Amino acid sequence: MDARLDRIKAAFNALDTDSNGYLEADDFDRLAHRVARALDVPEGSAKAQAFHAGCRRYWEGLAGALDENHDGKLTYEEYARFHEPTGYEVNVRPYADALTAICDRDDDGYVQHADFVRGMRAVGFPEENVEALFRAFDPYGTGQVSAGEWRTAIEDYFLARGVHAVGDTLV
Ligand SMILES: [Ca+2]
Ligand SMILES: [Ca+2]
Ligand SMILES: [Ca+2]
Repeated sequence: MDARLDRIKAAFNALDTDSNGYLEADDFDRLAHRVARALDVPEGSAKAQAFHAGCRRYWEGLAGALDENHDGKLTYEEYARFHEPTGYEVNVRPYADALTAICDRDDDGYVQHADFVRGMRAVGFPEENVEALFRAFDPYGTGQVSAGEWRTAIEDYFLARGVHAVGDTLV
């Protein structure tokens, strides 16, 4: 199995929030609302708005780079071409930063287990995979993960640096 392609498929499935086989703008709006709701963050709050904006930016970056037939939606085949580091910086980093920020509810730089699970489940990953990922981040069972470490792992996941990216536990 190609671990990189597995990661891409898992990310595609997570982002396709209505599971219709296409990524569309609505999928990313739903994603933003779902994560805010899961974490009890008010929709009008700065963090929820930053996350919504990050989701939008993420979608616009994907669509701009990958929607080859300009039909406003991405098939898996179109999406699978997305691995460019420059694309990550511009289009994914704001999303990754806002996701980890919204899950760090008290802004102390750490994400509690329950919030990590709520956030990642809302993003679309299966619970057992999310729990495995949390254990990989928190091998000593402190009950929290560093938000910075998590951001770095998202970066590794998207830039697909080798098969040992900690995000492989998600697929
Ligand atoms: Ca969809
Ligand atoms: Ca398309
Ligand atoms: Ca915290």
